[in-house]
Amino acid sequence: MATLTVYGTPISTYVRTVRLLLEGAGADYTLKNVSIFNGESQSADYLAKNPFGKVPTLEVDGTFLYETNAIVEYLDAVVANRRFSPSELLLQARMRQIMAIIDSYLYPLAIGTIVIQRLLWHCKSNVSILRAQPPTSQVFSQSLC
Ligand SMILES: N[C@@H](CCC(=O)N[C@@H](CS)C(=O)NCC(=O)O)C(=O)O
Repeated sequence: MATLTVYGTPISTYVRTVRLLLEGAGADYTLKNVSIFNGESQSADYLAKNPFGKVPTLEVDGTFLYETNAIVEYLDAVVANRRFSPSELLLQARMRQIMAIIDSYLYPLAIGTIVIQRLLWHCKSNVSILRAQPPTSQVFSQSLC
């Protein structure tokens, strides 16, 4: 079995997606914390693993794989014997359709609007976290200051 390392911030929904699959499959893996709140995910070291500077990234025996949906599809095959995907082709397509909808339309609204504006912003102790975030979040926080 390959050696698996997940790089990312534990609170990230995308990092949790990958870890949920690994935990559900009972797979051995290491989590290496790469913070999206202090610039670490934009460091040269991390950009060498994932040029988009997003978390998560999965390291498989020295090869770096990024984009959550690609990672979970790979992991489902290698550590879970595809038990998290339907075997019927049309149902597989429907699964990917739902994943793409969440990624393209739900996530930006849910995280950018609800979580960042209404949850983090209203929790005063997290204002410094907001200011340390990349451009999209800064637009939200500046417009609310
Ligand atoms: N398309 C990427 C998106 C991952 C993503 O947006 N991760 C967020 C954390 S939930 C992140 O890295 N944010 C930091 C940033 O945008 O600089 C994937 O599917 O893995």
